[in-house]
Amino acid sequence: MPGPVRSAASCSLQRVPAPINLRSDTQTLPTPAMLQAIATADLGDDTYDEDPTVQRLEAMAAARMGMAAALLVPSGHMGNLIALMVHAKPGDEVVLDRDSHIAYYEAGSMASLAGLMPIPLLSVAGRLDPDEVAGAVRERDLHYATPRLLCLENTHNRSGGRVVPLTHHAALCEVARAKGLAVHLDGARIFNAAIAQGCEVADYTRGVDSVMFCLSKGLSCPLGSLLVGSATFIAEADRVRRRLGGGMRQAGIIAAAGIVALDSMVDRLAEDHARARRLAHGLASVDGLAIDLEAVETNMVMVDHSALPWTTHELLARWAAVGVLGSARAPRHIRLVTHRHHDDDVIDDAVSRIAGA
Ligand code: TLP
Repeated sequence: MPGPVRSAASCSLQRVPAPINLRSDTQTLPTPAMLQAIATADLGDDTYDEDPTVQRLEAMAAARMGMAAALLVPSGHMGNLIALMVHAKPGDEVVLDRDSHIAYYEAGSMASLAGLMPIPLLSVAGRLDPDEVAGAVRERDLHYATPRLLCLENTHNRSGGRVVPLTHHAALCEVARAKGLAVHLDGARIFNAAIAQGCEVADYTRGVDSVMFCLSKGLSCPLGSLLVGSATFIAEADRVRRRLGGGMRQAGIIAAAGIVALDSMVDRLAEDHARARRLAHGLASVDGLAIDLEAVETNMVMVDHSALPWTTHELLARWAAVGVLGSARAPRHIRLVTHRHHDDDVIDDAVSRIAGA
């Protein structure tokens, strides 16, 4: 009798070492302390404002950002979308980076759901030029859409986790003020930015009207983001969250992990930054790969593979075959992101696997 059929895929899978997952810090799993906090959290119906754990997290988040109030939302995307919808109304203009997460990755929701007109600008290393921002804002005129909002992003994802320095950030906020625009900061990784700058997150929020930050990235929570701003902004944000179907019930199970994250997971992000530098230095000596070491400021490494004969997706498949997972930034780059599941040995292992791919 023939034995059980084994597919070619399952045979080759057995030869692949356990993958080193460098696709994103969104891949992090909750810590044991988070799971414990989730299991023992005080819960209530947050739609009735009766979840004490959500309220505690929102108060902590507001205090940490130096702002008046905060709102727990399921995702960073929803937090950004709510901010857009509170700051601006359909037909209004939003000045933002063409490569920002809001413009590039949020499935066109700023147009399809918020009804906003993007005024996309190019940034360099994640930095918009304050003069270009000023120039993009037209005077108020009956014939024009109304310019309403400037969106910033820090750290800047598509440039490879680049940090917009505080002085530059402040200059952009000042231009927005002078032009009568509100400022929303997509701070999905704002703690990474503050650590890299050696400042407090509140230094970055001083000039902005709202900030969104994610619990679910390097901070390791399974989900959840916070939208933070003034009390009136957050009251309206609460209504818009509801409009989008984002009202939650016993959301304390999310908030419990978030409290652990804010209490104990922020400072360790510096380790992820050190490992990104270690990874970058290791990969810089691999034939065919080019890395701008100066550009490795936080937990991301952009690997330029243009000297190799493969497309980004072909190269990613070769790396996957030796057990290294990254993200495509086609046509020339692969993005690798470090997080708490990687220690120095894992990073060194990733470098040698890639060198042999
Ligand atoms: N970024 C993800 C992907 O969507 C690209 C990643 O792997 O980096 N703002 C920024 C700056 C982000 O990087 C992300 C997620 C979001 C917003 C959206 O957060 P979620 O995924 O919670 O909706």
